[in-house]
Amino acid sequence: MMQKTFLMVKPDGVQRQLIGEIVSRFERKGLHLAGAKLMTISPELAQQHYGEHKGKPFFEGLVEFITSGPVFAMVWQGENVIEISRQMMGKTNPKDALPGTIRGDYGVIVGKNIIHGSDSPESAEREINLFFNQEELVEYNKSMNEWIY
Ligand code: 3AN
Repeated sequence: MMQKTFLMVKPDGVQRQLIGEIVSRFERKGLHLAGAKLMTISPELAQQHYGEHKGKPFFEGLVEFITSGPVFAMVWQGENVIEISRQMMGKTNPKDALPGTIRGDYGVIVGKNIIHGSDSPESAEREINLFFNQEELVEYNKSMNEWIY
């Protein structure tokens, strides 16, 4: 199933110079970058993005952290990209994330876990629309994928 997902290198990943490493992992997997920008998230956008966590004890800290420095927002396209990218990211808490995953290889604590990725087709659509306009995204057609599929 051809899908798009929203992935984001969080402020800790940007400060640790991991953008290239992370982009490289998804490229080598065979996924396609359909949009990307380095940006700073406003408190309003952060509250919308993390709306489902409102009221949880870590919500304020999460908003503060995600707005604390630049993030690298991306849209990736590919067959089953939502599930595949979640597997490549590893478990939410880096202590449970396996070696070989992004959080397993680079993270230590749950508050600073390097990367965000949509967890369902519904959240992917919501998050892509929250961060990107249609003009900022490209479409890949089948002929551009002949070495992958
Ligand atoms: P994921 O990012 O793996 O989808 P979510 O959506 O459950 O995980 O959580 C969103 C973000 O909230 C996480 N990336 C993490 O930074 C933060 N978070 C989740 N649980 C906790 C927690 N118990 N303490 C602090 N931060 C948390």
